[in-house]
Amino acid sequence: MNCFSSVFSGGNTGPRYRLLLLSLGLLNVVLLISAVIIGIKCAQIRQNSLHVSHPVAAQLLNQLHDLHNNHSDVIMAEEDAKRALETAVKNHAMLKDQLQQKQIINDGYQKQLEALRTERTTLLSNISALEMSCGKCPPGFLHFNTSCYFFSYAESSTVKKNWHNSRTDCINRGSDLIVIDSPEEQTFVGNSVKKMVQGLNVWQNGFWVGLTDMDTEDHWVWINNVTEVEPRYWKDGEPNEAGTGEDCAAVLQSPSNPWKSRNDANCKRREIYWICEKVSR
Ligand code: MMA
Ligand code: CA
Repeated sequence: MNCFSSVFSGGNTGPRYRLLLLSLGLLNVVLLISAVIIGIKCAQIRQNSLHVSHPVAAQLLNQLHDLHNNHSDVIMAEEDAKRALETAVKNHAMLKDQLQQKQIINDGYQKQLEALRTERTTLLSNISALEMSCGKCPPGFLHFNTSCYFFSYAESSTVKKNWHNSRTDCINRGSDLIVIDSPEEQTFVGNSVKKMVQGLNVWQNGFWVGLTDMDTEDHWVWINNVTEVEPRYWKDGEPNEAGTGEDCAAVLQSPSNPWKSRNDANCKRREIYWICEKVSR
């Protein structure tokens, strides 16, 4: 039988039993103290675990804290920037609208300006026509001595006609093809044609005049029925009735000798400029 079996068997209540009780009591106290100490230590450790004492960890915590602050700043800055961007976008749209409206207004002004410019040009040419003709000739006609002259080239450099259609145009303008019956008039026509020279081809700057031999070959008569007696105004070798026949007279450019400026040409086939004449007011 061992010590415990003898204790619980109730057989022995001597000094051994008391020693055992004392030992158990002491053990109890020791365990209690240990439990209290462990409890205190645990509490201390739990408290200390909140304060990281390692310097690197502390630095990291600081950096984390700073980063956190920075992050908040960045978010706030981003929101500010977003708001600023929205405002800028709104302003941009507004300015674009304003710009478009200004553009429309500007386009309108440009059109008005162009119309005014065109009107100004017309008025200026009317003034110069009036000044040139002293009010004695219709618009488009130049005044010289007692007549008014229309050079078709001055109105259009592209429109050209045969002799018959040129005469019709003159009649429609209240005039007729020019009758050159003085040296002054020949000089005036020669100088005027010289100003309109466009190229080296003589026919390119040819102008019909009211002189024909269509009734009697080689008998040159002006449309006012006056026979031309001056041979000096023909170019050398003209009139020559070339090709299929040439019964109408034209004034061509003649830089070397303005007096020798006439040539006979085919009335129907040849299309050139023309000169009209009417008596001035
Ligand atoms: C030549 C000459 C003129 C004539 C034309 C016709 C270029 O000049 O013979 O007299 O009228 O040809 O094209
Ligand atoms: Ca000829």
